[in-house]
Amino acid sequence: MKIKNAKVIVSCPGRNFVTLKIETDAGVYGLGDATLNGRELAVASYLENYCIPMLLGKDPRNTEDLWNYFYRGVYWKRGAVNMAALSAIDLALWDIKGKLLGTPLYNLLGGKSRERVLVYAHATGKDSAEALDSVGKKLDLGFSAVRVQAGVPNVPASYGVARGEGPYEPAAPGLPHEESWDTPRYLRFAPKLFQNVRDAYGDDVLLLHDVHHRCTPIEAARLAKDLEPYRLFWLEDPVTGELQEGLRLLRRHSVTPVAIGEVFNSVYDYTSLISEQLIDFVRMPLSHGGGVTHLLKLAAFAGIYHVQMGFHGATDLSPVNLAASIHFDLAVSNFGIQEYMPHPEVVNEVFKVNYRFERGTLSIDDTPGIGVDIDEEQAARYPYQMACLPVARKLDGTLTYW
Ligand code: KDG
Ligand code: MG
Repeated sequence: MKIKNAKVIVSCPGRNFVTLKIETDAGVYGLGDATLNGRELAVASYLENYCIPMLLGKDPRNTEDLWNYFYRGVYWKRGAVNMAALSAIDLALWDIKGKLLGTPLYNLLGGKSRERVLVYAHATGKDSAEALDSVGKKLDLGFSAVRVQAGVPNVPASYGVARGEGPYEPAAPGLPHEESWDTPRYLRFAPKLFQNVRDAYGDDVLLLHDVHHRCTPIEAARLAKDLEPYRLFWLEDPVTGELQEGLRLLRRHSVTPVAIGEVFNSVYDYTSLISEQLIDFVRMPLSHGGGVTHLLKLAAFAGIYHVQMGFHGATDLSPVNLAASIHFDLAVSNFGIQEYMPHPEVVNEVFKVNYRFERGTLSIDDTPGIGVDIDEEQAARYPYQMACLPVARKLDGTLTYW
């Protein structure tokens, strides 16, 4: 059996998605998500100019060998663009494998460890009162786990706060816009926000919060310690991902659980963090971290240290990635939680999905492979539109982490 064709489909139903479609001479094709928010065309070009010519003629069933071909075989390994492309290839090949064997992906990963996948929603508000209101709405929808983000008083743009009525979407058309940020005000505000949420909704709701890389190690330690009374399910990206040593300082001061890695792209980003017990949850998604082949190894390694999986699931990851994540979450024993930001309705014109939200959980049907399809005619109706994530400056103008 051979790969006879592969193509990259870039489409913008409300936001840009990059989808890799690999076709075989057995009449079966597979889909992979190659979306890298704000850098979509870099991945598309790498796939089209380098990876696809190398894939043609190869046996699609050899997922392990092909994974190594595009990882070990690439001298300039790792990096977000390279790994997004490899992830898409790997997901498409596992999709093909499932279709060839006539079984859903989760069966190839060990079968079901659970019937449904616990997910968390995003609550957002321009101030504490609005955020509280938003938490209540998510609970009414059936969620039992909620990430809470709110505008910080006297800070012009806080992470995770929706600009208008809809859900939070940081990417905006054109070149990056600039936001201003102030960590000291945030550090004073965040514990009060969570005190209010616990007072209003009690102890049972699972609460999460995303710092989005904005604290120094000592600030992160202070925040994690101050949030301890509110028993967060996790505190996400308290320090910027590349400063892994920073988490040692946080660990010395707090038992607030830590999740990290939505910007990581390799098992090697995690080996010290996991073996030194500096984190509690893995965030690296299938579509950026090397696909099923790489993440299965990472999940097994994490499980030995009682570290759980908590995949990134923002709307800038396509339905192909979300469906693959659900299969993975159903199967691995050390699953923790899945982020779930529903895609806007227009996305469903392009992607035909096979998962369903119910009572704070997601489930998936038994369609062989990943089970998501793409309507290429619909995709063509939504051409690529340049959009970028913001950059952030401190109030004095210094560029900082967004
Ligand atoms: O593209 C960037 C988003 O995916 C990111 O800002 C979302 O941090 C995020 C999250 O936890 O969902
Ligand atoms: Mg995040």
